[in-house]
Amino acid sequence: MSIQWYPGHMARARRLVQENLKLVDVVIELLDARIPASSRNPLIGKIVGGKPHLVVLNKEDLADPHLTRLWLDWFRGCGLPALVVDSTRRKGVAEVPMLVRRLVEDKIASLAARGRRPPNPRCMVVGIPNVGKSFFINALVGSRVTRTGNRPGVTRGQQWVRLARGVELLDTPGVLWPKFDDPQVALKLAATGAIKEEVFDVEEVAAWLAEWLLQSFPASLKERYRLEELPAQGHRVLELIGAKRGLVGPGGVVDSYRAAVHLLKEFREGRLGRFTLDVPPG
Ligand SMILES: Nc1nc2c(ncn2[C@@H]2O[C@H](COP(=O)(O)OP(=O)(O)OP(=O)(O)O)[C@@H](O)[C@H]2O)c(=O)[nH]1
Ligand SMILES: [Mg+2]
Repeated sequence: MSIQWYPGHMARARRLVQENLKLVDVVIELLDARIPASSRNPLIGKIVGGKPHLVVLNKEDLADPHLTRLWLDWFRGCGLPALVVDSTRRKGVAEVPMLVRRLVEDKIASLAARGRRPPNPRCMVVGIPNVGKSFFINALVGSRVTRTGNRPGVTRGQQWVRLARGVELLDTPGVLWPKFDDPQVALKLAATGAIKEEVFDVEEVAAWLAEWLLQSFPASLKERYRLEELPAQGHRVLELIGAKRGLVGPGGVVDSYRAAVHLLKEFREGRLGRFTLDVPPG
């Protein structure tokens, strides 16, 4: 599947992330719990350098709970602190300030040992488009409307927000790009809504998703669309969905584009169930 992307735009966004990174002690890497691998920027290690970073799996309400547990274990096994959240319901976010503070404990202790008063730990959120950065930040900030003033060095318009435990958060997240080179990754990003629909073939992505559901969760498809029999191919599933939902054009022919849009929408809303498309390595 080909995706039109904009290298200039991506490079600019990454530069901005790198500038803001200089101002923080901890990076919060926000991933989509449905695609923890595909929603990672493979250069994240290089981008954050030696800085401590925390992995947050967002949209846990849409992901398979069993696989989410395996992913958490996997990240922790890699030495990365990780937690899961549902930013729309503010579930899990209260733990974040404590974890951020824990990540800078050594730095604070060494400053204190030298008789210096440690400054408040500062952090920022980075993640790919549509992963939920704005929702996550809003959930974290909650009713803490007292924003601290602009600090020198921060791009105009950006501010620090004081969270619990004295932790400060840069209110503007850093946008990272995923890696589209692997066609499977591109399909998963498109299916979960990380990529704008103008830049990919909606029918191709929906047919791939239908095929994935056919192989992995045929019962969910049958139940949601009241299908008696399942065909062998993804695009045939789309035709059946279109017919069931009355998405037909002149002459009663199923409008496969509308059927594709419908399936993607229902999948993203979690109406077929909770699914995780990436499996942890090993
Ligand atoms: N179900 C569910 N949806 C979520 C969650 N967090 C965010 N969303 C949805 O994901 C979509 C994108 O959320 P945003 O916070 O705007 O994402 P973003 O990363 O700021 O996106 P950009 O600013 O475009 O890069 C919205 O439609 C949210 O409703 C979550 O935890 N669960
Ligand atoms: Mg946003």
